[in-house]
Amino acid sequence: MKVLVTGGAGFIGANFVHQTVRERPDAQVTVLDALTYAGDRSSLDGVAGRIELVEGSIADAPLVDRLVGESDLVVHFAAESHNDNSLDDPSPFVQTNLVGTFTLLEAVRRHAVRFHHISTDEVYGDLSLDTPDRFTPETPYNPSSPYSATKAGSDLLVRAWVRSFGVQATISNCSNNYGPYQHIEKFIPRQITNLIDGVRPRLYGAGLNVRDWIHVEDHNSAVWTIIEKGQVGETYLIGADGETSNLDVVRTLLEIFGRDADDFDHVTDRPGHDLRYAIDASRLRTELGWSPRYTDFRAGLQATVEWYRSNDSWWRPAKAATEAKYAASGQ
Ligand code: NAD
Ligand code: TDX
Repeated sequence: MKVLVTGGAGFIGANFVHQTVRERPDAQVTVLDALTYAGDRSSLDGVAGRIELVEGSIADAPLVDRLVGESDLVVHFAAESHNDNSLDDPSPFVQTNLVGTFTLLEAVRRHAVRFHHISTDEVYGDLSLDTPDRFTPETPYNPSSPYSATKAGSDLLVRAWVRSFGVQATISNCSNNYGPYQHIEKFIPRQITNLIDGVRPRLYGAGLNVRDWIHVEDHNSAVWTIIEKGQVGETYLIGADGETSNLDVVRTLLEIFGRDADDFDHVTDRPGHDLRYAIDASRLRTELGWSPRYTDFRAGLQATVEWYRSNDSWWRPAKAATEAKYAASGQ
């Protein structure tokens, strides 16, 4: 089977490629990635001889048409993915997340190729802190940031292409991922690499916001489950019951590093900061029989800390510039 993975040099996509090469020797993987600041060729070093990496944009229609035409399956991870960046400059988010997804959809329509679209729980907006409510596939879309609005728009394009043109697509909306190869602009790797450098973690606002953490390997095993067992045209929510406040994440990291529980700083909050995300993944568990393997969040964090400790050369080159950008906005 020929699999085209968009965004395969980014965090989740690279982990997907490693997992696929490891567990599915029959899969022939091609990665299409623009190698933006978030994409790193070296994230694929371990599988370099086993895959093809094409540097290019998902909004490049002739290139996309050729690559899709040579594939049996497209797994679409490529996106501009960071909320804070979307507040500084939304334009690449519109170009990649909307125009790029549209370009892929037109190509899978022409070539009748199976498509899986990777999306986020952020399309549903946020939940209050004091209810047991969780997102379900029926929750109305209500995105808050330019990032989540463009992801919501891309999901709706996929749904329209399924209904209007019979495109064979599935969609998954996953909660916050953590694990190896995550860019250090994101919350967990930013704090881990700060702690490695002896710098205090930075908590936006009071730190009471809640995210529903899932290990990236569990996200990707769920994606394969949906590709193989999911119903075309359907949306599946992916989550592993990992609700944790940002404050508790920072306290756990401080404990892993043997630092004092209050050894962190509160910094300027994110404008429009979503309060809480929580996923009800019962459809994925009961209908498709999926379950997560990383059920101990502290153990998953500890393993992730070890990965960043052992892979200084992977993240170090981006650290100073990433922190300078945060410092400019008081974060
Ligand atoms: P990332 O920012 O680490 O990686 C994105 C990759 O896409 C990079 O390799 C980048 O070079 C590539 N890319 C960007 N623009 C491109 C373009 N125009 N053409 C081709 N490649 C391009 O992102 P991630 O965290 O790995 O997220 C992957 C997907 O998963 C995204 O669609 C995101 O919305 C979704 N998602 C992420 C999370 C999370 O917690 N990180 C949770 C749920 C869903
Ligand atoms: O330094 C920080 N301090 C802090 O308190 C950073 C970078 C973040 N935060 C907070 C903001 C959020 O409440 O931590 C939480 C997580 O922040 P991010 O890592 O930026 O993730 P989030 O905004 O929740 O979005 C992530 O999950 C959903 C991904 O980046 C998205 O791509 C995905 O769709």
